[in-house]
Amino acid sequence: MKVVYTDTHRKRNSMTELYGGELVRPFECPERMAYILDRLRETDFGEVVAPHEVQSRALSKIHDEGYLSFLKSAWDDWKAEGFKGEAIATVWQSRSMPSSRVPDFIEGKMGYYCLAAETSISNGTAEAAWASLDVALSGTEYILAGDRSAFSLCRPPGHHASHDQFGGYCFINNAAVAAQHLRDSGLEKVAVLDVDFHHGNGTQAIFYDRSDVLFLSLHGDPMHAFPHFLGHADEIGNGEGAGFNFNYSMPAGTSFAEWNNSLGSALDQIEKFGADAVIISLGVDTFERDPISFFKLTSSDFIKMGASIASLNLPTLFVMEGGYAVEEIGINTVNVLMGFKEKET
Ligand code: 7XA
Ligand code: ZN
Repeated sequence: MKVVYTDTHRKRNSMTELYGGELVRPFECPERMAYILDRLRETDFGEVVAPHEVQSRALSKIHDEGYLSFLKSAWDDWKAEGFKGEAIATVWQSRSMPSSRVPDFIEGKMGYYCLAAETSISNGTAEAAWASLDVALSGTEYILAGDRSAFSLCRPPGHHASHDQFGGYCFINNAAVAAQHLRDSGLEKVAVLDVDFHHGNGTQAIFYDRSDVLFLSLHGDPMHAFPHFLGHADEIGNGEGAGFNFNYSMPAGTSFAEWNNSLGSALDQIEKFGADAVIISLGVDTFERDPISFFKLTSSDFIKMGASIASLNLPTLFVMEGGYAVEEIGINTVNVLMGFKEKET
């Protein structure tokens, strides 16, 4: 299995996350990648390759044009106003003031294009987000060229980013663009299975009306976990997409045995759907010692997770999402890949 990676993610090195009423150094930090790379080397996992340029129209199908240009200029526009800190949204169109107007002023734009305040925009954020997309698309190309699996070691992550909003540390929805690229390249049916602790609200919203991309997410109950406003079992898809969205939300303290039951159901749905390929939104924040999550998976459980995913026997693209127990993120991530590889046919 090829691993696609670039150091360009380091350009995303924000200093501030709004957490518990304080500005703290973000949990989603560059060192996460170093730990994963170290573990890949220690285990002699396989080739790590740089992303290459991929011709694709998928990005513009998944994300709004105005949103993409906002992302590119947000940091410069913020600085031009003389603001001293990193760009953080403070005001939203909301239940009591719904609006579809995009404000002219950067503070208003931040609110329009943002879904949660923890994620700041800082120098280099856009470059890193586009490099992360290149990593995802390059992995996708290996699948299209006939590789049975690939790992796109993306950073920043993507699954919370919707058609026109960033948040939850995500800017471009790498897994969604990868799925669209697979569809545009001739695959009829693509499944996106999100095993990150947090519900993949962005991916769900993007494909909610579609029957060609099946979305399934296993996550912490949104009544208690981010992103709070999406991820319930009764969200089944809409219109043509009805029946093509599955949410498995689970309570605090969920162990692997319980989590694995949900995985089994999700895998059954993917088989029933008849997917031509599967994209795994791979977060390892389901780990028992993750600082911002509440499941109880152990490091060895991640090996079993990988093996179960391999039982689908489908072309599989792993796309990195979350995981914040930084010193253990390498072991946990590579355990999924090794469990998969051992069972891969
Ligand atoms: O998968 N998504 C994440 O790992 C990021 C979740 C952001 C949580 C912020 C809660 N204060
Ligand atoms: Zn997460």
